[in-house]
Formats: sequence, C-alpha cells, structure tokens
Amino acid sequence: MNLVTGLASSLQGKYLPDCRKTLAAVQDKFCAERCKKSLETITFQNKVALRRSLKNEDGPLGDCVNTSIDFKDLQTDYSGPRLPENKKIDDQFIQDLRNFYSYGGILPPQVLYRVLQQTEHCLRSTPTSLVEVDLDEDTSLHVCGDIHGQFKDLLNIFFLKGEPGKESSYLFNGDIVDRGPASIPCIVLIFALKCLYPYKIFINRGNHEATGMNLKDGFYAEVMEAYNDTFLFTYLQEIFSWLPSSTLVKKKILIVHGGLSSVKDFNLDDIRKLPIGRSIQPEDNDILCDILWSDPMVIGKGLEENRRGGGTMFGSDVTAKFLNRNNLQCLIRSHTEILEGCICIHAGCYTVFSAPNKSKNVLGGVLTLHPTDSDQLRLEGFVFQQTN
Ligand SMILES: [Mn+2]
Repeated sequence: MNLVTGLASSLQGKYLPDCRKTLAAVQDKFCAERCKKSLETITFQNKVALRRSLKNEDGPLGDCVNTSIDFKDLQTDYSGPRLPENKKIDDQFIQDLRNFYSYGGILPPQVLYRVLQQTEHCLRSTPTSLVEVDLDEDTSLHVCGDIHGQFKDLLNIFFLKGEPGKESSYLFNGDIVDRGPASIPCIVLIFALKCLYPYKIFINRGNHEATGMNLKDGFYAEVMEAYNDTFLFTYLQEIFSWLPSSTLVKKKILIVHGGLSSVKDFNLDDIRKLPIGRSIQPEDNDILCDILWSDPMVIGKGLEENRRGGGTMFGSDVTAKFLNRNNLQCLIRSHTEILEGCICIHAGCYTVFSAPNKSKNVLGGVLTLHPTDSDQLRLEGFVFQQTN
C-alpha cells in the first residue's frame, strides 16, 4: 500500500476524491523535489569527477570543487553563518557557527565546503604524523578524549574549561565523529577552530576518523541524510587522512588515540615516518593501525592479542620500556569508555574519554597539561556530567 492509498483508505471514504487528489499532488511534488535533488547531485559529482581527472593528483582534493558555481546562492532568508569565497574563517564565523548548530541547523553546502577547503589546506601545511607542541610557561593544554558526535557536551567543555583558542588550547584526541547524534557539528566546529587557531587547537586522528567505521557507526548516514552527497563523504575521508596520529608535548608527553605498537623497539621515529594523506586508512599501515586501535592492560605484562580486531594489548612493562627508550614522562590515550572520565590505567599510561553518558554512569573527562619549572609537566584531571 503506498502513501496515497494508505492515507486515503484510513479516511474511510469521507471526502475521498478530494483527499486523493490533494495527497497525490503532495506525493508528486515530493517525488519531483527528490528527483531534482538527485539530478543536482549527479551534476555536481560529474563536475567534480571531471576536474579531478584534469588536476594534479598531488594537489588538494578540495580544489576540484568550485564553491561559487557548484552550489546555489544562499537563500535571501538564510540567517546562518556566511563565509564568502577567499575569506578566512574568523571569530564571528565561529560564533555564528556555534549558534547555528546549537539550534540544529544544517550548514548550506557552499559554506560547508569552504570550511573543509580551508581545513584541508591547513592540515596539508604541516604534513606530519607526529605533531610537536611546545607550551609557553603560562599556557596549559586541555586534552579531550572521544567526543563521538555529542555536540552539547563539546560546548559544555568549552564553557567549563575556557573558550577554545581565546582562553585555552585544546587537543582533541580522535573519535570526534560516529555514534552520537551530531557528528557533523562537532567535526565542522573543531575544524573551523583549527583553521582560526592552528597553534592552539590540535587534532589527533582516531580509529573513527576512518571510512570503515564511519560507514557502520553513523557518520556516513548523518552526512547522507543532511547532504545526499557521496563526494562530500569522500572529501571528509581525505581530510581525515591528513590528521596526525600523534602529538608530542614539550618532548615529554605523547598523546595518541589508541596506544603503543607491537613492532620491536617501537619509537617516536617510527611515528614520524608514517605515511600521511592521500586517503590512507588505518588498516593500510600496521603501526598506524596499532596507534589508533591499541589498548593498555590494567593488569598483565607484555603484548596480547586485542579482541577489538585491530591494534594490540600492551602491559605496563611495554609502556615503561617505551617511555624510557624515548625519554618521555607518560603516554595519554583515549579510545576506551571509562566511568571515571580520566584515569591512570597503569604506571605512565592515562586514559581520557570525553563523551559522558548519564544512563551508563559514564563521566566525561578532560586532562590538562601544565608546564612547570622542571622538564616534567603537571597533569590535572577534570570530570563533568552529560548535558541534558
Ligand atoms: Mn576509538
């Protein structure tokens, strides 16, 4: 039974001819709009494919999108964030974006693509798998774990720990998307912040900044629901591939999403040598896969098979040897949902997870790194409840 006959028969014959006519008209209009939308998408995909075939393969993928002619002009009644072509993201844009997403807005593709193009250029300007951060004496760094599409909780972190870029530096340690209801707002806001404050906002790649996970855990569905644009998903994956896997703070603290690698004598140079960009997926490289997927053991030594199907399980002895070999103070990672928000798993290894869940009694955590007079940094844990 289709929409028209279904609704019509439920009216039990009352005013049936008129209702049928009206409902059929509604259905026709709906179909026509869907067809038109599909046609527009095909046309856009064709334009992109043609430009891709003509352009330098090593250039930014976003260069094959022309935001001025590929999309319709913004509607006159549109009151959301605007980003004219060639205009850099500024503070006003960030404020408008936050407000717009707080009310559930869907950014017009023209504006979204411009944010992504700037993000791609920003990430490609430092093409390294190991980003080194040196903090001034009076600057602290807030390390956030998994966000998983929880936009309200992301805004709550900023409220509780300081305005990103202006008051505080942040490192988002991967798994920004998937699972939660608002992955697009989370990743777009964090990308926009990265563009505006490239030396105050840092992003590590998580195992969910990857195609396989996004196809099954919600991000692909959210992108298609909002934009019905497969190239957009491809483009986001390309940008994810330019995210570093690791951040080294003051040469003393290593921050990765999952954990250590099982390769013999694993060290920082192994991370520096990792390939980056060109749509590389975690499973394409054993060490990258380990860094994004591994888990520390609470009790137990050595290396064990990881039941997640990716990465390894590593014991406190593996952490101790790694820290010693690389002259590091500690390892910070995320990837595991823990009740406490942030905890020490075993000596020298901390977990921070920032997607709180009231019904599971899971607190969100932020781990702040403070420089001190010595070469060691001071770690400060902070926890918060899920926002209603
Ligand atoms: Mn993870």
